[in-house]
Amino acid sequence: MAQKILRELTADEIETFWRDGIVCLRAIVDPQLLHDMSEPVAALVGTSGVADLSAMGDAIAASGQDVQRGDVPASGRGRFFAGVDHWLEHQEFRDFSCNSVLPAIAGQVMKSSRIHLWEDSVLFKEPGTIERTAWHQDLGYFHCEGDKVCTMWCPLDSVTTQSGSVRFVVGSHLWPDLYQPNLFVSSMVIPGTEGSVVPDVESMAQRGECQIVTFDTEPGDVTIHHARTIHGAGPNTSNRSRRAISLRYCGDDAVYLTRPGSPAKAHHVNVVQGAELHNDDCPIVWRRD
Ligand SMILES: O=C(O)CCC(=O)C(=O)O
Repeated sequence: MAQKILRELTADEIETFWRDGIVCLRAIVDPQLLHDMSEPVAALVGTSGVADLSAMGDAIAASGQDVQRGDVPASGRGRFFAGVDHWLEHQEFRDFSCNSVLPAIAGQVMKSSRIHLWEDSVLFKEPGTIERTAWHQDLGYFHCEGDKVCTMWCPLDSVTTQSGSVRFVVGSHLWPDLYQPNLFVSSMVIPGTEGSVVPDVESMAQRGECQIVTFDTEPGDVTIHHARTIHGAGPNTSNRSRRAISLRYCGDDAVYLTRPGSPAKAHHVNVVQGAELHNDDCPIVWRRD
């Protein structure tokens, strides 16, 4: 899988990531890299590799708890599928996350001397998916700490607000709080986790207290957000799929930090609190020359 970055990153893009906690890199990778992931993503649906978050949302709603969702469209309801760590089982995902040009981009944006893979994550909203992705911060889900920790959101489809583009709170990576992770389609927190309650950023934005941005994207564009940036996504009210693969990468300041209640990874067997990430758990996928 030897491809090249399509163009140089600009100093402005790198500065935007550190200032805003989010940058959209336009036409940065060959769209073929994304098209090639269509079949591997499709093959996961109906397997234990992905969870049906719409079914989970129904169960949460049935228990009388909050689920963040819109109206069922006349054309019928779609499902929100999500899964992590496909790189462990599937060569195509390993090539995508470890052997493609993507880790080098993360390394340049985060100004890191090396990049570890934390996980890959498939996020598939079928046409008519009513579930929103609840506002959250990624870091609370990860058993690590560091400033150089990011998510690279790589769309496989043309994505618009209507089909569920990700929305980001500009500069929220600099807010002092760490927020309690939630169930992704609900503001319900994961039991046993710690942290502050995610503020009502939509009301804050209406009052002019923060700014929310989103990007229409095409395959070949990627957004990169800091692991402390608050973000969420809308339902997919369009008649097109909204498929994306998120890659979570860590840079040279990342160390293990166990966070009570957050899901642990069975393959992380070399965890030493405060120590650098181990190559067997979180492979080094790029080094600066
Ligand atoms: O794709 C989505 O709906 C949410 C993406 C997200 O939260 C992430 O990748 O960190």
